[in-house]
Amino acid sequence: MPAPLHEQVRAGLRELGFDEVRFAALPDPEVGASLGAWLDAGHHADMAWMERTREKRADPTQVLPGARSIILLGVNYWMPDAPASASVGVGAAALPSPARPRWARYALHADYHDTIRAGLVEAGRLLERLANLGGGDYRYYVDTGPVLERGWAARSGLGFTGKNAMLISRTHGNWLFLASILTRLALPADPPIRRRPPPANPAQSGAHAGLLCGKCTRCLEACPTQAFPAPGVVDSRRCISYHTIENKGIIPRALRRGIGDRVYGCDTCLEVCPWNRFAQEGRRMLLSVSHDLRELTPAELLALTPERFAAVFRGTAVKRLKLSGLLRNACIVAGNSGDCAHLPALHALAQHALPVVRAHAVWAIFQLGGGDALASARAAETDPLVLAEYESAADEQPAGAG
Ligand code: B12
Repeated sequence: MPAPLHEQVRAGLRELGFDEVRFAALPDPEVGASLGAWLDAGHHADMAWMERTREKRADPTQVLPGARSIILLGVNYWMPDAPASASVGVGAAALPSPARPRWARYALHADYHDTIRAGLVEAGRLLERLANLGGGDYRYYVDTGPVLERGWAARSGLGFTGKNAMLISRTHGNWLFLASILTRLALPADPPIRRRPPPANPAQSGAHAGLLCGKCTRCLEACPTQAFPAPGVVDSRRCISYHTIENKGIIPRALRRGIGDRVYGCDTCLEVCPWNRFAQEGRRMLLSVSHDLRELTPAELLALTPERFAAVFRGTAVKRLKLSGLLRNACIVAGNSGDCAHLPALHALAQHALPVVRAHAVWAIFQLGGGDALASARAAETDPLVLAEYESAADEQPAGAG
């Protein structure tokens, strides 16, 4: 006897490379109940697209009318730490210094929006074949769709929501990409890990966080910029991930030292989570990697040209940040490094065509104690954002001083 349809779907999706495949029933108003409070508190910073899609995000049946199920997919992206090896060859040879900027682990793979999307296209074909669906009977998303991927994944038992707001899996830890398929097919819902009594106020931000965290608060304490106003609640305005990836403008001065050596994204609240002890390298069927960004030195980053940026970051999520964003972040990392060898490169960037790069280069130069040499650049400066950096630099102590 053939397996029931939903088990054929699950097996087919696993064969396509999805490590976790779970189902949840639609609608379920509890999943989106606290989104409004999060948005109303301004925790989405300048991500206006979240505000614009507020109703759809809270209710998937507004995204696909008649949707009866949501399929939650997880892709394990854990990779062991980099071996010490040669430079990736973006110009300069790797410096002997062990100092390398830190990248969010997800960025070390080819852009997951592309690789997982390719798997989702196949997933759609599978649904059409197995369940006789038409193209209008399902919609798939990875990251960019108006779907609360973490809440639905928790609902389906794929994991639980940690105090760090992450969907944490008992078998993969924090290192899972999530994707979803809304469908008009009625699939039997998988049970959540454990149902606890509904929170007293499900509309309160973070109401569902911490199911299997116990008393642990490592993630909340480890955040370098205190971005958690409450367990399970991230205030993007203070989050390094937001500022180094989503914010395309000036990064608030008060947060720059906390950024430390993080050049793209931040995994600190993930890294410290004890559930990661179960993480293992996966099948990597929906992942690929071209070269190891972890070998890039700050000097190599500060010297990136448009051509090298395109060559090194082609196919990675970092390309979305654009060269100017990466140079901005690299200036902060250099400013935090205490290494005056970066001053010549920073002085060159203090003359960059874009004010956002000049502003952060000026900050970094002052951090490294090289501000006196900026007199002529300052005299020629006309942009108010960059001038504000010069003015505030005098009020701030360099990193490590005092
Ligand atoms: C906006 C966004 C951000 C913003 C805001 C982060 C945030 N905490 O919301 C910023 C830029 C800061 C960000 C950072 C990161 N992000 Co992000 N981000 C998103 C995005 C696009 C939307 C998230 C969202 O809706 N936030 C609003 C808050 C309120 O929603 P929420 O936390 O999901 O919780 C809501 C519901 O899900 C529900 N809920 C949550 N848990 C539960 C449990 C139950 C039982 C129930 C009933 C309901 C429920 O309650 C809330 C509202 O009702 C998602 C993709 C997506 N479409 O979902 C990726 C996503 C959450 N990000 C992801 C990643 C990897 C990251 C980073 C690790 C990247 C990095 N290394 O720098 C950091 C982690 C920061 C953190 N600790 O959250 C992954 C997370 C994977 C996972 N295993 O959890 C996602 C799912 C992308 C993906 N497709 O893989 N991100």
